[in-house]
Amino acid sequence: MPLDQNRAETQQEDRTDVQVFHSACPHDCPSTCALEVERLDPETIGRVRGASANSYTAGVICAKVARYAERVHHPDRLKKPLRRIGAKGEGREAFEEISWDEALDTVAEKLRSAVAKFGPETVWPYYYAGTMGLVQRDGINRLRHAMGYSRQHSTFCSTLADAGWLAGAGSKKGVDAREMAESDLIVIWGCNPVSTQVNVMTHASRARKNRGAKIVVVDPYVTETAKQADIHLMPNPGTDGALACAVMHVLFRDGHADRAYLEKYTAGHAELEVHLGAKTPEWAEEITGIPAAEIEAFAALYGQTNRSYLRLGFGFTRSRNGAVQMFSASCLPAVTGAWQYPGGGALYSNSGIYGIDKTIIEGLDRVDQQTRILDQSRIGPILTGDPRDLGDGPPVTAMFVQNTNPMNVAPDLGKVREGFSREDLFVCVHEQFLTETAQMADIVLPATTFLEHDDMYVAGGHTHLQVTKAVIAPVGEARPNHWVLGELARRLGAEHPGFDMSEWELMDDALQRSGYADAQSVWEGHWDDRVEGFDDAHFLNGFGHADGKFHFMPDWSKIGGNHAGMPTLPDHDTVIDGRDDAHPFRLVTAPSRNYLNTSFTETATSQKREGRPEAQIHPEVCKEMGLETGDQVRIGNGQGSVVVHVRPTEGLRRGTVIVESVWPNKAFIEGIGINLLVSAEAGKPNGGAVFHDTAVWLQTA
Ligand SMILES: Nc1nc2c(c(=O)[nH]1)N[C@H]1C(S)=C(S)[C@@H](COP(=O)(O)OP(=O)(O)OC[C@H]3O[C@@H](n4cnc5c(=O)[nH]c(N)nc54)[C@H](O)[C@@H]3O)O[C@H]1N2
Ligand SMILES: Nc1nc2c(c(=O)[nH]1)N[C@H]1C(S)=C(S)[C@@H](COP(=O)(O)OP(=O)(O)OC[C@H]3O[C@@H](n4cnc5c(=O)[nH]c(N)nc54)[C@H](O)[C@@H]3O)O[C@H]1N2
Ligand code: SF4
Ligand SMILES: [Mo]
Repeated sequence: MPLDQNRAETQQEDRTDVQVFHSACPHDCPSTCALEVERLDPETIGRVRGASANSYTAGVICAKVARYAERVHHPDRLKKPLRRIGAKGEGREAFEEISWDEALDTVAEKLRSAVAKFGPETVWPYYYAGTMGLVQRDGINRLRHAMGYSRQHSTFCSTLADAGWLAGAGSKKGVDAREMAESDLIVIWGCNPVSTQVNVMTHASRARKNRGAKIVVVDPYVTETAKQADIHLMPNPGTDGALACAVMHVLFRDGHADRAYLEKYTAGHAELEVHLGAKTPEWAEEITGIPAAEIEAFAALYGQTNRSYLRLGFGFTRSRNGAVQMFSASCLPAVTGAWQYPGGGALYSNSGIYGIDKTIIEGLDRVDQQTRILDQSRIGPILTGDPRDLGDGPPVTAMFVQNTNPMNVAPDLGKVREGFSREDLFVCVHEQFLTETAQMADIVLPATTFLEHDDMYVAGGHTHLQVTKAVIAPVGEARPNHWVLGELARRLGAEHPGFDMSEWELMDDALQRSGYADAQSVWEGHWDDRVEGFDDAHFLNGFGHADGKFHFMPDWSKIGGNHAGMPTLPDHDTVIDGRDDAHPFRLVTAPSRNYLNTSFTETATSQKREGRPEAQIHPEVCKEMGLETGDQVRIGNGQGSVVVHVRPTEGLRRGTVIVESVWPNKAFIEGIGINLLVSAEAGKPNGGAVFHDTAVWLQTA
């Protein structure tokens, strides 16, 4: 069992000569695990375990972080600043080592000269969540705002999911994940927690063990999570809106709608009931591919179970209709009134409960609303000069990148590569490893890991705030993001009090503004659990909208400008990249278990466990195409084509193809990765990358 494997890897016989330090996992994962880190000496860590005293982590972490020593002490860690002397993208040989002063002076001088030519908006400080620490991740915005550089709409991950959840519920919170232990039915919808947030399985397993709870998984393929489910519903990608509507049709039809709850807590339920009249399981079968009888059976189970818990993930929102998909699924507990019961309701994310004031961390007091905003996911079109993004503003001619690897993870990878190859583009990348993005840089700066700097963390999957201190000395000459930003600010003349504060002072400031204890107190207690009381977490004191109701008829215009044509009620929104004769398959690029985005693609154990990029294809399709295990297949669409090895698998529908991600480009047979095929089109209504929404053709390669 996967869980046992994880548990085994986090247990080791006690050693008496090592010290154990509290920490928190900084990676971009909803679990934000509380950690215990062995320190063998002031420069070396040993094993990493999940904190058993933390009631969410409960002693369980994923295998890749349990062996974090392999990543921190990896021989390929960047230890010195580098200057490129060879061609872009040519690897380590194309760089020479330089001093920090020389590197920082060069970056400052390049940014200044770009601004002199094109104005401050020509500089794009580009970042994402390689670390989730509030100081080290978000501090880059202080430099941005102080200098008037281009702003960023960060859309890789949660924009579509947020839009869909907020449409109905109105605030980004839900029922505590630990309450799953009190549920009788847990629906894991559009997420794959065995791979992507292992602790969900800890709490779901408790419910199964203690109460005989049923676990349902909704996913287009048989994931490791689906293998553990009692029921697996397997929709065509991008069709969950239809599934949700058909389930609600049955709930109303068979008397499982809680009329008193609907009246008291929801708006638009009369319109909803009329609207659902035609949304039968047979209608949904046509769209989702799930047999109507399976939809009926699931709806009956859901309708008859008060303590039903929806764990809604990101996966099913990475689609042009992703917000509508999330919104439609989130309507279910508002129809049955499951929110009223212990272990009942839903959770997408609890990150909205913390309310941490990041004014100084991010320099929010210096935001100029006139400064343009660039969409992170449209980096390809932007760097290749798309007028839809640049308007009459300047081209991007200088970038400073922290905590992200867009040369692998961003959509429309062909354009990303073309953009980074521009000779007139200056790029500085601050990284732990010489990623494929760093290889396109002119200056590369070595970054510390979370074990080498101080920071604080909130979570989406749980409700603890955690404060951490460096456990070991920086590896080589690696420096924290905060230090680098301060050095650049000094050289650029950026003025803001935040640059003169330490990480610790920034944390104290933010915590004090937000009504928390000081950083030292939180650190001493390891975490501060901000869990809300039952009535608040279950929205029994009202949902997040001004009228306190759950909205079945959302006002999409309040969430984003690109709302024209969005359905007014939960529905199947057909804006997806649908199949046609030329593109008969739908591609899903779900995350792989031993990588975390592209982090850990550098560690030997993860590489060994993952093997190589593979296309999971239905055996009948393989047979028709004459493809066998290990053959090569070309997958393509209008943006290009990618060649990978084939893995025939029963665990998906004929029309679905899965390529787990995110691999470096060099792992693919022709040297370009799967995101070549993913569109940079922004999801509705507020943007968001559409990683799992791609119609493709297959050819024998
Ligand atoms: N095909 C496909 N593509 C996807 C996805 C998918 O499912 N399929 N998922 C998408 C999603 S959800 C996301 S969030 C993105 C994420 O994509 P990325 O943002 O690229 O993800 P990470 O691998 O988490 O982190 C990037 C880098 O941050 C660096 N880093 C970590 N900590 C620090 C630090 O303290 N300082 C500095 N300077 N660097 C640091 C790491 O070394 C790592 O190389 O990928 C997206 N791309
Ligand atoms: N091991 C590992 N853990 C990770 C990551 C990783 O790369 N590897 N990435 C981290 C990050 S940045 C994030 S945001 C989270 C994301 O974690 P999740 O919330 O789990 O989201 P995804 O991993 O994008 O997708 C989860 C599942 O959604 C399914 N899916 C795709 N399209 C649809 C659809 O239309 N309908 C339905 N019902 N399901 C669909 C996919 O097949 C996949 O199994 O995980 C984090 N944890
Ligand atoms: S990657 Fe996720 S599951 Fe693994 S230790 Fe970090 S927070 Fe926990
Ligand atoms: Mo993400």
